[in-house]
Amino acid sequence: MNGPLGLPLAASAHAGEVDHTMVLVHILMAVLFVGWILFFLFALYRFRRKRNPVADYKGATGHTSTYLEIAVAVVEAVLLIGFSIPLWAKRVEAFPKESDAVVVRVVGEQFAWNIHYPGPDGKFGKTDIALIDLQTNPLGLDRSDPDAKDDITTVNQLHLPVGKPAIVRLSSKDVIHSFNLTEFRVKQDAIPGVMIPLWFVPTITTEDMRKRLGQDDFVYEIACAQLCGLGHYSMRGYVTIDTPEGFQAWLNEEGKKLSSEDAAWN
Ligand SMILES: [Cu+2]
Repeated sequence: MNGPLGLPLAASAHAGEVDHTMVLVHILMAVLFVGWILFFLFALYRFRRKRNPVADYKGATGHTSTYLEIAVAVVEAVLLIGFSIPLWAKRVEAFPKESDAVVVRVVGEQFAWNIHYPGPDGKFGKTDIALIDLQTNPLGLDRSDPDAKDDITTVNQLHLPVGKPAIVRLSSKDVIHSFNLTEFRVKQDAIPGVMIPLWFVPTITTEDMRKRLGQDDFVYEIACAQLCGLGHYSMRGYVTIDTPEGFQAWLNEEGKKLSSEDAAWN
């Protein structure tokens, strides 16, 4: 936990900006909260029955409340136009080049996260609903497609290298899920029939995070943040942030598994 809001330790490049904006919004809300409570107490006292036995149909005639409302609206506009919109624009418009990033598909289903890497050729293979098999091929990947031969798939295991932009192409097979990575300040709904891209740059490896937190068993989690059915509580994936070498080693290992599986099938 860190910062005034006690958020999980931030582990992505844009997390600081998100946290900063959240702190500002909380300050405004705290001021409004205290202001409203004080006004409530003032109204209770000022308009007590003893002093005002008969209702006054004119009501308040001063302009103080108007000025206060304008001031609150101006502060809200500054928060929205000055902070939130630029921050959001960067998340949805300023995508890094795919050649400079790790591109991965993430497909939510009741109740798991399917992860799909394009493999060494950098091309995602075709997928087909007809090929979906929950046990052996949850993504419906068509291995007869040349682009699909080297594709790597996992369930609930997302690996990414530290310091490199990650582009996630997010979708869902069944209902609306929400892809939530708290430490990376990423949260995006996964919607069936729609591919929504998102991106972030992880800045702390799993190993370093364990040291910082003093927790040897710490893992980054993918939480589903949308109540998506009876097993929603169990819809939890894991993110491992590796060094670039570690990430490559993991990819190689997964690739090897793939070729040994291939050999077993043929
Ligand atoms: Cu879900």
